[in-house]
Amino acid sequence: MIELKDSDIVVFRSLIEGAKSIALVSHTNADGDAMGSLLGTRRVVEAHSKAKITMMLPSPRPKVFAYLPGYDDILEDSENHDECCKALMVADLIIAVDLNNASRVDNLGQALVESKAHKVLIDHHHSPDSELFHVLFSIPEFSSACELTYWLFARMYGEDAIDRDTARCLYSGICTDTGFFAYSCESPSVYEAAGRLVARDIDPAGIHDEISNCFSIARMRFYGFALSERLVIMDDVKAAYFFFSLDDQRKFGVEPQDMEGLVNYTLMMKEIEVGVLMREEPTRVKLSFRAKGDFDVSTFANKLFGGGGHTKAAGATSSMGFEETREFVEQKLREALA
Ligand SMILES: [Mn+2]
Repeated sequence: MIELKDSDIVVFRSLIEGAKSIALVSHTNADGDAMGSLLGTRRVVEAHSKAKITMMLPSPRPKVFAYLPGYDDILEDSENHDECCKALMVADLIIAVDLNNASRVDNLGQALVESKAHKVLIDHHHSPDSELFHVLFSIPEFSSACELTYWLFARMYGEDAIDRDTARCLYSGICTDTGFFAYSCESPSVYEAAGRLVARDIDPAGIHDEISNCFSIARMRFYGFALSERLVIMDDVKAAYFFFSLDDQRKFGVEPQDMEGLVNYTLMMKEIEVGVLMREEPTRVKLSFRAKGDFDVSTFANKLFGGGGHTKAAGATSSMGFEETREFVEQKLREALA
């Protein structure tokens, strides 16, 4: 079992119990782990504190997670920027989940940095900003922020602090960050946490349906187009990538979250070890990286664009043009894999 520090737990507990106003925040383009750890943490904290609690996200909530309890209570910075900033500034405790530094909260970064609140981090990414956060539960060995959240609160308040709705939140995030126990799940602790959450009478098959069997027809058609027209399999190195212009996205009426998961298709080919998805936005290009075998995409994404994430799954933003980004990535893949 990966150790959590008793001294940190004591401090966190007293911060929760003493706070009058608590802000909870997770990363931009929230995934299941961000949503699950945000909503799960809110439920546990709420039960142990009299504070006013505000949950917020830098970008719109992904609709696929609307089944999670508390979904409607999350403020979106894009809609409520002033309210979000105010909640951060007046908070005496800020809890950030599933992120490692202020750049991950986009336009909320300044308020997160400037707020005088005590700042606690619950996360599993590398290189957390230890200047920004006062208490860090930052353990990359955990599969997900949700798994860490589970062990942390079970230790802090006892197993019964995790009720059924909280268990649904945390289980969902463990599933999405491990691709339903396909990767980032080398430690027995992830199965033990999942087992204890399932014991709270959640419906694992129902959660799988909510997350995986939820395609719109437009999204499925787009996948067909992507695989036939927008997948480049590099012939000299073990890499493949998808590329989507703004026009492609408009034509099929798909949103960024509809492309979530598509990058994993690259690794379904036996020969391919590194996969990339490039998606044009009005003023930048977003990139997702995936790898199997020994290749470290977090380092790769960082070297190319200052991105980051995990060794097998990472992201980045390019400020070059779309075509220029594509050529640059191809060239760097060739160099790295030759
Ligand atoms: Mn995560």
